[in-house]
Amino acid sequence: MSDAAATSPNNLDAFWMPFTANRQFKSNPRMLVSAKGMYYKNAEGQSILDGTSGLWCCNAGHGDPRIVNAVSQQIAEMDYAPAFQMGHPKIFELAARVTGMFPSGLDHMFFTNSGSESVDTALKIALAYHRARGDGARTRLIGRERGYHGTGFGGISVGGIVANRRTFGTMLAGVDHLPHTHLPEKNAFSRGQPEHGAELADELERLVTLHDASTIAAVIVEPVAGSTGVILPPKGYLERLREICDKHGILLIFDEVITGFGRLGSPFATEFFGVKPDLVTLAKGLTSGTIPMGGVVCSKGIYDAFMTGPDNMIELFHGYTYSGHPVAAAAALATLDCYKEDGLFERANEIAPYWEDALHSLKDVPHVIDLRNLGLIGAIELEPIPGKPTARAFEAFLKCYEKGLMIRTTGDIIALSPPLIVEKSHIDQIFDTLRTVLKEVA
Ligand code: PXG
Repeated sequence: MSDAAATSPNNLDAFWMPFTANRQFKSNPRMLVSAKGMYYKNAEGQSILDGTSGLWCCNAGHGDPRIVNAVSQQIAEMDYAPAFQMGHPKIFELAARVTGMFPSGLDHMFFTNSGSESVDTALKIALAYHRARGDGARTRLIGRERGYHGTGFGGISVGGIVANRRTFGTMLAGVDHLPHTHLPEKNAFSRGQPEHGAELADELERLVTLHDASTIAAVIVEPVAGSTGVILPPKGYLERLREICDKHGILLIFDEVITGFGRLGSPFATEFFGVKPDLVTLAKGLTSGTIPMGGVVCSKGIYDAFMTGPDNMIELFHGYTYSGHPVAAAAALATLDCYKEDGLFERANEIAPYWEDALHSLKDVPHVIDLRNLGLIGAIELEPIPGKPTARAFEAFLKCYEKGLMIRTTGDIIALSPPLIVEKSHIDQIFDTLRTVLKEVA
């Protein structure tokens, strides 16, 4: 039996794949069977360079023995511990370690199992916080066009993706949206943060005038929007949002599911942009994608507002069976060790200029209409084939895979986010492959 036959399932039918064109995939599957460092291996034995950290999550690269050992030891020592009214040491240690990576004042952490749960948790904390302070009329949530905040009803309500809004009904009531900040006519081919568009934050003032601040609980934004095609915050934009929120007593939530854990070359976008939100949602890089885990970091002021009333009362009526799972906690602690011991955030920061130059070297390739980058994120926006949106980028995705490179596409935008262990030689391989492929798909 060939290796490929030994590792191929004989029934692809039963599994309903997420966010996937099931029939297309099943007619020509791309099956990954192992991973180490910067590379996957597929069922045919071909090495596939990981240009996307899995789905923006494997920031420490694949198969680090420190994480593998921590997980195996933990599952043998204690596989599970109840999360309600009981505790285990590692999760307290993890909360202290993660909050210790934030500026002081962001001191508490709630645990979830995914980015979607983190978003719903943060929105619920925001609502419950205002209520706990006797300001319960603040129930309105503000998101942003082209925002992605996962797939829960809260997340799709504050998110700004038309396919969700078309498909899944009326969603949460009392939600409004800021405009997105993608201004290609002014900012195309910017290196790093774009110059134009800070004034788009003033739209929050317009929403305050429309709804009145006393009805608004929170604003949620991704500091850098990832999923909808890498949309960067114009210079001064996040600072302005913070100012307007402060002025009106509105909480600011940063969804750092993608930007957290070194993606921008600093621990979090919070530090990178020097803007301090009230709540931060996390997932993905928390465990380098190894075991599902997410979390919400919140300010001391928010936590303290709940710690009133009789001390036998549950302060926040929320949680999951797997909030703070011991195996995930062990994975996260070992992941933080990898980041620290190997200086991976600093590394990402050091290699980011090389990344930026390599990305922008594609400027003259046919059909490239924009290139955007920040930290170890890159986006290549392609001109859609007339009448066939998404087709050009998807063909590029298939051709890259054939040539041993994994990229992500959304619409006609290619998004790149390699593990933070990426070397210059990998960056060369990524952009050499893309240059060849983009000429072929032209
Ligand atoms: N918030 C943000 C900002 C995200 O990017 C979520 C929440 C939801 O996380 P979970 O763990 O529930 O999936 C995300 C997820 C892509 C891609 O290719 C992005 C995500 C997930 C899968 C693919 O852009 N982001």
